[in-house]
Amino acid sequence: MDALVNFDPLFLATLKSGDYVGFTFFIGSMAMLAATVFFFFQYSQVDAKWRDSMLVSGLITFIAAVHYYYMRDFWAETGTSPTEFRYIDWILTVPLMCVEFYLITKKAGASKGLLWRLIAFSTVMLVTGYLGEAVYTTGAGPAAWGAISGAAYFYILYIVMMGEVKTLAEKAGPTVAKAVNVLAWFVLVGWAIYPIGYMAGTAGWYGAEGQIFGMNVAMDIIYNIGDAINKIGFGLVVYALAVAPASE
Ligand SMILES: *C/C=C(C)/C=C/C=C(C)/C=C/C1=C(C)CCCC1(C)C
Repeated sequence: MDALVNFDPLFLATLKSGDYVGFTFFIGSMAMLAATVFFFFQYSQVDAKWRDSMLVSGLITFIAAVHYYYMRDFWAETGTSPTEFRYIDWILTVPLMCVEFYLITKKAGASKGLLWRLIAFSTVMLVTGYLGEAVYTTGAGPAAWGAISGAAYFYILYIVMMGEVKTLAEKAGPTVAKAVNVLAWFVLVGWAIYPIGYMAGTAGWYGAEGQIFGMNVAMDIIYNIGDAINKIGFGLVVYALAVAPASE
């Protein structure tokens, strides 16, 4: 009884009505969890040669599910952006997306060097993004660090859309080529959501902080939508490849 009397409701994350950013944190949290269950259950259903790819898809959403669990509470408690959890999640999951490109094109001859190059550039992209978003937040800081981050992003985009990854995927056959092409479009369109969130959250773009074209658009809503599209969508493309008849 005592425990009940002393129970502090503040230990529970509170979600206030009208907190749309908070809504997307809770939806994101559940969506990542559900996607993880799906990918892990499908693991044993697909052909053995695609199992590592399915596992990595599940790991990406699993890591995100755990971080979203923390992020939604952080948001509900403080009403501020959980920048550190966000970037820790990304520094783990984005390299795993690079691993996904590597695994799919490995049979066609993808080298470890290619994998490490993709991982190195995604690390540069995220570390410089963090510096602009959380450390050098005044003056030219966000723009300068954002520009370096953007350059690394464009290099990754080039490799997967026009460079070695594309060449290898075509060598692997039409089914793999098609899947890698869709994944490259995720990098082109889905990943481009993040710089928009970054600009909404750091001063100096679109007038006031947090505004895009005069509207108050929260950085975290944009990041949360980006994560759902990229992590779950990416995994579903890999799943579709794994169950495609021609991939047998
Ligand atoms: C699952 C998480 C993913 C796919 C995260 C991707 C993040 C990016 C592509 C972030 C890119 C950024 C820029 C290109 C410039 C501004 C700073 C960043 C880090 C937001």
